Amino acid sequence: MTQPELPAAFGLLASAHLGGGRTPTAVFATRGRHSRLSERLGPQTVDAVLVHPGDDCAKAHASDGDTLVLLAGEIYNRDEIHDTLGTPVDASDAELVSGLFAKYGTHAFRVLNGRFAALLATGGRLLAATDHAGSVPLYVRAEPGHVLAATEVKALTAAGSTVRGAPLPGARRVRGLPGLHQVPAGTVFDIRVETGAVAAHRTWTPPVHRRLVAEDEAVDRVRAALEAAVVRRLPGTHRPLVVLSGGIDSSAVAALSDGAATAGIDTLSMGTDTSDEFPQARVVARHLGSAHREITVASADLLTLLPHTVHAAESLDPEVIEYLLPLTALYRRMGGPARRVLTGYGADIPLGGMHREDRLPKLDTAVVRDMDTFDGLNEMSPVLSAVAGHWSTHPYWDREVLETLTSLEAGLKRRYGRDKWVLRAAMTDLLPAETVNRPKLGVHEGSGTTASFSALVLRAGAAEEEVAAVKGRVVRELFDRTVAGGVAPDDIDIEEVTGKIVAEGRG
Ligand code: IOT
Ligand code: MG
Ligand code: MG
Repeated sequence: MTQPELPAAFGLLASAHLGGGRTPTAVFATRGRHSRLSERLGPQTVDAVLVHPGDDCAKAHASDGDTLVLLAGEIYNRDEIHDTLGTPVDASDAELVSGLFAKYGTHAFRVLNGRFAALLATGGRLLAATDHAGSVPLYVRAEPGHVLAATEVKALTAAGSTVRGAPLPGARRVRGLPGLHQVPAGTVFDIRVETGAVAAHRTWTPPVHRRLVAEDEAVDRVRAALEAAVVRRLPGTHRPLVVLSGGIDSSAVAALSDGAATAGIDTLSMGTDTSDEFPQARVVARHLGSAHREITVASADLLTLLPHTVHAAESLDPEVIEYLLPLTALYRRMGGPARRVLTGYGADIPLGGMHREDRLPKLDTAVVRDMDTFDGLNEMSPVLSAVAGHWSTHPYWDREVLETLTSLEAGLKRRYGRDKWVLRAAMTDLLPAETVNRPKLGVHEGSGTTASFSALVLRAGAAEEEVAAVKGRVVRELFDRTVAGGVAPDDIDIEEVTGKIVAEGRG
């Protein structure tokens, strides 16, 4: 199974109400056309706006009179769903969700492997569902008689609200915006529109068990799972584009894409005037014979995109923002027609790659912690690339790959003095030895982003030991201004914001 070049819709905003509502104003960072639809389902009326890349978004919604499904993103286990439902092969992802709901009810969302946020209205209920990883963020505000849901916080703030939403036990609130909650990863919110009451159902949790598997068996499983995930993400009739650092994670995705795509692949690397991984990426591009391109961003220009990164990711985590800033710059500079982009993002989380830890108990503790804390960071958000019209997808966070990697015992992740050993071993026949053996370098390190952001904070007058805290406050300020406050990121001067934060710390 392959995918179309782009999903039918990238984002959505919907208002479910018992009458007297109107289609809300739609504000997205996601670029695309807006299509409105309105449907009456028993007691409730749903008014929605879909943001989409193509001329129409008919495949992003499905209605059978009793239920309405709205889907932003895409599903990867379509073949298996067709098998169980017997649906026509050209059924849209939204129709598949509708069919699964008719068969399984709320449990439909337990069988999906995808990158999506979905809304399903039926009777007096509105279901708001994330994929297992919450990789397409989804936010709701549930008031009696009026429920708002959207894939971006700023769409909900712009849609307005007069009443404070009811508190939602267990759900993450959004900073500075009372009543607004993020649907957790792998969760369905079952919302009664009349009362605004929410029941949360988990549809996925990270595995906490670990498998003792023979080396060969582990290597084979990782290779097979990753290959299947890459194939499920390839655009059928177009060339795939892989954002390539030349590290093992993205090089593996590039090699497997190249193996499956008949017409070859495009690869793209970014660097800055202070730092890049261009030589390492070139080794892989040459090996695969990909059409390779390099984009160099001036570090000063990179920092001006901090507000844009926070605006797109709607994340409050300064480390995550440092990972996402160089990627934001890359996507914005890509140009050309809208593309499907495969990344190596997320491999380091189940494999413990960020931790440079060789003691197995500590390594597994770090993996458990990272798998317990990713939710809400929005590091996989499609909005990062959708601001420039592109669709990104992350094969390592495919549900089956993620489960396979997470559940391997730590000694397969760290072995023979190597980090991410099992992945490296799974790729030895497809990549040059120097790529397979290359030590991990984070995108924030390879692009000099962490250093540039630190230099900005120091220039603003902070002391060395204040840098991390100031970065956190800068990111919060950017969130308050661009996400909660509605200020356009272009209108924000990052030097001014940093200066203000440092001065406040002094005062
Ligand atoms: P890293 O693993 O270095 O990069 C993530 C992906 O971004 C790469 O696989 C590649 O597809 C793309 N990329 C990186 N550098 C470049 C470049 N120079 N040019 C083009 N594309 C590039 C941080 C990290 O180390 O990134 N991300 C971690 C996880 C963060 C921790 N999160 C958490 N604990 N929740 C990751 O696993 O990707
Ligand atoms: Mg990585
Ligand atoms: Mg890297």
